[in-house]
Amino acid sequence: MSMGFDKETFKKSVLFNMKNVFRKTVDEATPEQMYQAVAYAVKDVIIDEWIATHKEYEKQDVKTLYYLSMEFLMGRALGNNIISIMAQPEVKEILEELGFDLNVIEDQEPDPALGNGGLGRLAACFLDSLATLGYPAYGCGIRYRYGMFKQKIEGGYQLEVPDDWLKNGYPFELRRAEYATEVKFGGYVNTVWENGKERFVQEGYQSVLAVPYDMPIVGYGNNVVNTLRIWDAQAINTFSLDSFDRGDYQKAVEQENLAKTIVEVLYPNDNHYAGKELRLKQQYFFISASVQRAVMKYMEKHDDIHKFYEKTVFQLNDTHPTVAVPELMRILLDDYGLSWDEAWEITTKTCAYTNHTIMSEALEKWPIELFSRLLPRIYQIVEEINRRFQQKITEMYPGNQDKLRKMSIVYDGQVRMANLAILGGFSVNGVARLHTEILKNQELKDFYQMMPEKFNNKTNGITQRRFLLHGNPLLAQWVTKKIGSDWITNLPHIHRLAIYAEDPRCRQEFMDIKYQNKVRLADYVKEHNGIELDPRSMFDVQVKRLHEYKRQLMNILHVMYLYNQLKDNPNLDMVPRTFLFGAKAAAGYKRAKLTIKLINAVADVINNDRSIGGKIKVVFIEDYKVSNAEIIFAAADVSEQISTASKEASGTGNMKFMLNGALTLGTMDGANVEIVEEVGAENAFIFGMSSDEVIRYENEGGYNPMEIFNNNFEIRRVLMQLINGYYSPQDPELFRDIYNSLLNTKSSDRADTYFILRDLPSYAEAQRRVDQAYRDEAWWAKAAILNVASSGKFTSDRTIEEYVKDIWHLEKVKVELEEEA
Ligand code: GPK
Repeated sequence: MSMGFDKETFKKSVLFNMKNVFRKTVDEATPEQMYQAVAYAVKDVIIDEWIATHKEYEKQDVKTLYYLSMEFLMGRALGNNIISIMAQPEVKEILEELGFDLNVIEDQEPDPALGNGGLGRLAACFLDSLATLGYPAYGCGIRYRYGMFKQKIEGGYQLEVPDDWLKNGYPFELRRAEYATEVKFGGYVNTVWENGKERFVQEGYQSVLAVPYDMPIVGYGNNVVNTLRIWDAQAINTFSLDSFDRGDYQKAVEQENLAKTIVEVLYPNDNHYAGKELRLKQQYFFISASVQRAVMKYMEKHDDIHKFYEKTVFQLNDTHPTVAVPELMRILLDDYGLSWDEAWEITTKTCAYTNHTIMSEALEKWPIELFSRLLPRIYQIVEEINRRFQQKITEMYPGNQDKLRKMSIVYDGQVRMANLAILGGFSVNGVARLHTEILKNQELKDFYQMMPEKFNNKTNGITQRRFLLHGNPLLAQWVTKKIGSDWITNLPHIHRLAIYAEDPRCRQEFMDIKYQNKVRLADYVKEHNGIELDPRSMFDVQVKRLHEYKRQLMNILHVMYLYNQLKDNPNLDMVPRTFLFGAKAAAGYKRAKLTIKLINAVADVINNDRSIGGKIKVVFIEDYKVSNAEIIFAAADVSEQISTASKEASGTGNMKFMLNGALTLGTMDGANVEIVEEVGAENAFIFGMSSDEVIRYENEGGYNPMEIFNNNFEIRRVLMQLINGYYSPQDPELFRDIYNSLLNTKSSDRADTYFILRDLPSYAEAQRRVDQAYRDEAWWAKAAILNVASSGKFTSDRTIEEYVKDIWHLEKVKVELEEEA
């Protein structure tokens, strides 16, 4: 139990909140009201630790990390916060005394979904680990009015419903009006001469007021509370306009609109750049506010801006926050009057960049016209950075136009954010070993050759506190019973479980827990989707964003193939299997949305065919999100990680499945490579082309899928079913685009860009191995336990320690709470 927690005080606090906020007694309260009352009581406990933490940071004058990210996919806070203050048993008891069930109360909380997928969830895991390890850090982001949309499935199609997560207020946030900061857009740059020096002043601009909301990030059992600071936009008071703008009604209205629209909604694209003006506004908005505040905070305690980097580090989560580089330059040049070289040295010692993808459609390239119109002073600085860099390239590689073309920051009418991020910082990291090697040897080869010292790998990780301790209480208790509770803050200790993999009784216990978790998922699916699952069947799960490179299509084509086998031979000997899918498609991503429709169409046909004796069931789980992910991972037998090799930078879902004892069925891509290395290839199912093969084919212009179509009857039959109405009798042409994407032809794109048909036979063969293996329950249980036992490397605690050691150089802080009188 946390020092700051007292059961009686807590109970009184809940009752007080109920009265004060809702004018109700507990027996009149709805679960939603009880959730709020409990959340405020928890916040009250946290606040004392929060204050104590920041006092300690001040006292020790610590170096601080600012993790700059457009996305933080936090998931619910209440349950995790209760665990972190180590008060779960007590809060559960109190609620029972008051006639409520903690699980039901936790379920009232909306998922704060300020992120799309892996990149945003990684940021959330990192914040958890930073606080638990005691490192001073802020997450800096945007308080989107609407987060990731909610997904409804109607008639098999995805519908997007706005996520009004703030509708009832969010108990854990704290508005910090005193730190509001002005951010300027547009206008023009005026040059004025001051004491024989040029000064640049932005004029005729529009501005918004950035107002921070802080959320507590509670370390596990250590009294440390860090801060996630997300910025809201507010209109600047018209009275504070420039004197000659005062009374400019038009401008006041425009600024009002800018403030309203800028934080309105999260762009729902994953691994895809859409080039929208509003998106660039969002980027500069939260970066300018965060960087200005970081500089101000530093100057409150220090007098020499030249040493800014000794106390501050900015980690850029992908290229989205890259305007931090020219923004810091601007502040140092224009506000502090430093020379270019001084400002550049400080900036490049402060910033570090993480690359999360090699998908070319994700590369951020802003048209100069847009960039310079929106950020005129920032663009000037970018041009100067580029001018000096081109000079350097020319010196190093005289006459080499190719190097200039590939490495320039401004080129061909565009500002290339990745190039700017690489040049503007001291570190570039990939997110899994294979991914970093591809960056060094292919995607960023020229940069690697010029500045090899910047490049490093940081294999991703996940927090075991959310994805085992909170998400899978049965398994968590079992693990603790076997090996003690060390694993909660030291995951590699979980390796001590390995000996229990040999013990038949332990295997049985493990499988019983898996079964109960499958029942829990079945209950969830029944309640939310109205579909029955059979918990005795094998649960084969693919949950992640819908993207062609992740190959949900290959999975469903295999299901279609298997169904054909069953129709040919109803006595086919196979383990009954439930294929579960969960995935949101970007709202504008047509082919991804059609793939969702295909999965649901196949589900419709197969689930209603009595002749196959329930051997296959296909289920699309609506609205995949952090809160139901916790339930899904716990229930999985098979973890589908089947991306085209080289395309998935790391993956993190793969690690969550492993931690929960699912076996990986996957390609040698991203962190799968390291997962297999830890658990042993004999405890996973690996198939498909290697990344080298994929890259070789790509360099040679692809392969010819027609050969497979012509020579493989089974595959041909499946493909024909896409266009003969087998799964869409009312509209036989419905899936024509998917068919074409695999074989054709008309479009200028290469057919089957993601090698789905090429890998399908090998995938089907791996699936047969899965089927065979599952029949041997003892073997399966052993392999599953070994997966849990081998997951130690994949804690985000390890990832954070590596970032600290190689990039951030932070010191650990201890926080003691003063004993209350
Ligand atoms: C990568 F580039 C992007 C992106 O825009 N969004 C996103 O979620 C993911 N990612 C990668 O696709 C995953 O492989 C990786 O594990 C994750 O980022 C975290 O690094």
